[in-house]
Amino acid sequence: MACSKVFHRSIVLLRNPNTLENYVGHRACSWWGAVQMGPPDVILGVTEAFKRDTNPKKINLGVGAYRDDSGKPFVLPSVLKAEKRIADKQLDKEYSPISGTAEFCKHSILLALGEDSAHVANGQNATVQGISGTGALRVGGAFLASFFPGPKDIYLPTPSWGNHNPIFRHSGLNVKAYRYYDPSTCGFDFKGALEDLSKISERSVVLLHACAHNPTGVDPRPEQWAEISALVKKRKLFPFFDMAYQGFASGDVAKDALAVRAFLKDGHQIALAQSFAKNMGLYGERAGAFSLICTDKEEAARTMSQIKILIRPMYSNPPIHGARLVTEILSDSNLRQEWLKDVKLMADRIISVRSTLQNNLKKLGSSRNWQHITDQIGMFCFTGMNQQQCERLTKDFSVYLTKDGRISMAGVTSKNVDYLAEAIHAVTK
Ligand code: KET
Repeated sequence: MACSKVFHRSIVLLRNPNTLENYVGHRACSWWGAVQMGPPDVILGVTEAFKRDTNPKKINLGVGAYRDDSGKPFVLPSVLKAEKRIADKQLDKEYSPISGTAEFCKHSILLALGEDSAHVANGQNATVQGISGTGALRVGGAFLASFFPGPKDIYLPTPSWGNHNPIFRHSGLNVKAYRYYDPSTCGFDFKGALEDLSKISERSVVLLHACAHNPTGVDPRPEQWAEISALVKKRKLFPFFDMAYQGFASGDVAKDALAVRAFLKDGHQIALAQSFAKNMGLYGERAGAFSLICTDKEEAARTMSQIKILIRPMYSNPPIHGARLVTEILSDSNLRQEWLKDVKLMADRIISVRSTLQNNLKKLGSSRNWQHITDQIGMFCFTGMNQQQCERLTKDFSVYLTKDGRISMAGVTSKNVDYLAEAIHAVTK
């Protein structure tokens, strides 16, 4: 076979390790013979493993995707209605503008800042559609890497969403950390966070989870946000908010925007990444937004022009369908009300299943303190289980979760909560 000849040649060439040909033909007789197998994604890889499991009792608590009480993916009734209306309009499939449609951008930023936002009324926001929250963060990372006038350092809470670090490294920023979570209390390490933020070199970027912190489910209280805001100002830090769960923390989209709005009131300029994956259940539609809040309209226009220049070679322009759904829902007051009810329904189901899981663990006689299951908010519970316990849950009980002990409460239902409690109790005894 020709391949074996190439292989022999490559063995000869291996003696000269600096040649490109060294890689050609080595191992698989291919250009890519030297490419190593990479690890599965820490979050999305869990779903892949779950799908391979044949145990009928299996539960996927890995990815943060809402399920109804039968464990099925949930398409929001308001989204179904919007979908029908859009289909009836028989719209074209032309390219979107680089920044997404102006209507989508306006409704997105108003949802975050409030309908009465003076910043939006004054045209101070440079808002573009992102490819969901991830894409919005990546565009923000690209903009900061090109234009941020301070050190190109971004500080993430410890722990943070697993994709933050790679997104910002890939953007060309230096990723650093500040304390956030206290494992001894399963709560917010307010003192540690303030101490670390007060030592960060001035003019750095600090990433803040706007609400429903992922993975811990632990948010600062309003008065703690006020102190953080004052410190961020004093230390001349630039706040970049990731708001992937607006509505999921409390069931109320305005309440969940408290931190973002408070920072603006305090006079910060902010960056903001929004996602409609969770609160509209548009996971695969990839609808989100990135905004910079600028000092005036003219500055917003300048920054916007540069954001568009960064987007164009990355993906040219964003997908249209999800953005149309978001626009349809947010622009129609009746449909918007229906959507707000859908959001509350999802948030409430998660809150109720938290109590059930906690009670079940108590009933089973667990000697552990599971108070944090109901104290934590949003989609996740950071259980405090260690890697070994997580691995046992998966191996012995087909309960899939990330190795840091995070469980997506959205995957817990009235049908699987008993089995889940038994499994957790068994591995934490
Ligand atoms: N920010 C945070 C904090 C976040 O948890 C996610 C998704 C995103 C942004 C991005 O979501 P997008 O689908 O791009 O709009 N988190 C869940 C899904 C994932 O990891 O991709 C998760 O943590 O399970």
